[in-house]
Amino acid sequence: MRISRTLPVAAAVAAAGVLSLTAAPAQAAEYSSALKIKGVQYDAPGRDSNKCSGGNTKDEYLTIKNYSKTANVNLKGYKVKDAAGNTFTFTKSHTLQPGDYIKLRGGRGTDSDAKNVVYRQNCNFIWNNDKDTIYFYKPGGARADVHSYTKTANDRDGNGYINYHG
Ligand SMILES: [Ca+2]
Ligand SMILES: [Ca+2]
Repeated sequence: MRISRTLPVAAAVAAAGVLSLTAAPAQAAEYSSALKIKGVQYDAPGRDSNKCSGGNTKDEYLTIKNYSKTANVNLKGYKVKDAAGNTFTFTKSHTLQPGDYIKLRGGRGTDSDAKNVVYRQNCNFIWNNDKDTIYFYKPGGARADVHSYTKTANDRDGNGYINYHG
């Protein structure tokens, strides 16, 4: 239970039984992380080709955004994982200012703060075109965000992109 180490005094009092008036609304699927998954281009436009040269793995991406109004957050140590257990760890420092974002793209390329991009340095696709789950973990291993999708249920316009957070 995380109440004891993260909630301020007022909430801790409420949790102790004074009533739950100050408790956060129930949002079971949402996490309090500053960084969340903004959206995913799980199906790269065009026919999938995982060739490092001339393929389109770069067009498959996950957008991660800093939703904090005040805190800078370094991506170093954060991880993403798919339903099959394929994992990518952000090994380099990349600071996201409030409102800032990056696109984690497949394929090989040069990471750029100015261009808001980090490459997985892997030309294979990671996000399945039919259904998958996107896990996002903080450096300490706590879950920062998670979203499952299916093409039929979550991508009604069929453009291969799903938006999760504004
Ligand atoms: Ca895909
Ligand atoms: Ca869509």
